[in-house]
Amino acid sequence: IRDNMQKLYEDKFGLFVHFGPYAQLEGMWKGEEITGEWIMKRAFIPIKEYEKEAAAKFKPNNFNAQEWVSIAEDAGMKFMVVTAKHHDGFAMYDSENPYNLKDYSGFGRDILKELSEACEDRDMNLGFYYSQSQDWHEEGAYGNTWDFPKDMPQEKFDAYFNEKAIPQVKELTQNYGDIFMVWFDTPVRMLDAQCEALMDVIKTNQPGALVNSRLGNGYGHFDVSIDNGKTPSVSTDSWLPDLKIPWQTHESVTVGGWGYTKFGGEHDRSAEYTDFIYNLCRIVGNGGVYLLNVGPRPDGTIPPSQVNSLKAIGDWLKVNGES
Ligand code: FUL
Repeated sequence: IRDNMQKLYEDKFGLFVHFGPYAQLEGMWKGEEITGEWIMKRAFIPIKEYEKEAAAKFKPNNFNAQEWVSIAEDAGMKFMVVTAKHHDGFAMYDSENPYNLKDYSGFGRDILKELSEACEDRDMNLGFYYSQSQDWHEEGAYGNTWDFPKDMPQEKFDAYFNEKAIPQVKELTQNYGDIFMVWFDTPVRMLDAQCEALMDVIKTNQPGALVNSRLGNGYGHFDVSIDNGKTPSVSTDSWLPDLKIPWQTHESVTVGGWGYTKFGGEHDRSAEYTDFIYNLCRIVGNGGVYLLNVGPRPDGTIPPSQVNSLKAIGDWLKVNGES
């Protein structure tokens, strides 16, 4: 773990990818523009409809793992963190839980497996984002108040946590080679014992993997500030007190959310790449790590405008990165 912490500290700059069935909706629901990966919650889409209109149609046939790795490399990034399950509850890999990308639409491929192999070949470190608490597909998990009653007892949350979150984090840490990082998010309802249980799974299966502080309750190895933060937020006590621990923050080249939208998707913030360079300098200058996000299209490709933003940063880094 110390090696990876050192690596994170040296690498400083990684690719974040928000990819899931929300991309299939392209930011549109019933003729209205509703941005990003929160579309299910923002439009209160019932589970059955989301399953039918988003998940069951989702077949990213043009996904190419080598291409994603090249895009990160060309931007000067040494690691990437990809959504393995976001708040919509859909697993983006071959999970025992049937609500997953390989099985649910009949797509038949495990894109995280393909990505893990490509990353291994190319010396790119791979991390997984996993929404451990918020899961709008499951009764008992936090977040879906339109299909389920608002006040769910803790036992229901515990059941979801034990039956879905723990087994899925086990799968992700057992079946995909070396994992650099596990990036948790929105830790509402998490008990200390549950944070501890996830830490134990990771420690057992991936002793080198770094865990972010959004696991909850002060757990994790490094501090993740607010979305789009520019300087450190309140620092958590370090689990590795003898090491200098970086903080990390993240923003997106997409507009209005982290996932793909039709209306933002082709334009994004490509003209603003100088902002990203500026943020990169400011964050790294403050001892931070910068994760910059892309939102691939439903076919699995990253839109050229997003790629161009990243490429511009990579070109700038080639000239100025070492100085
Ligand atoms: C947030 C999430 O709710 C967003 O959807 C996104 O994943 C961002 C990076 O973290 O808190």
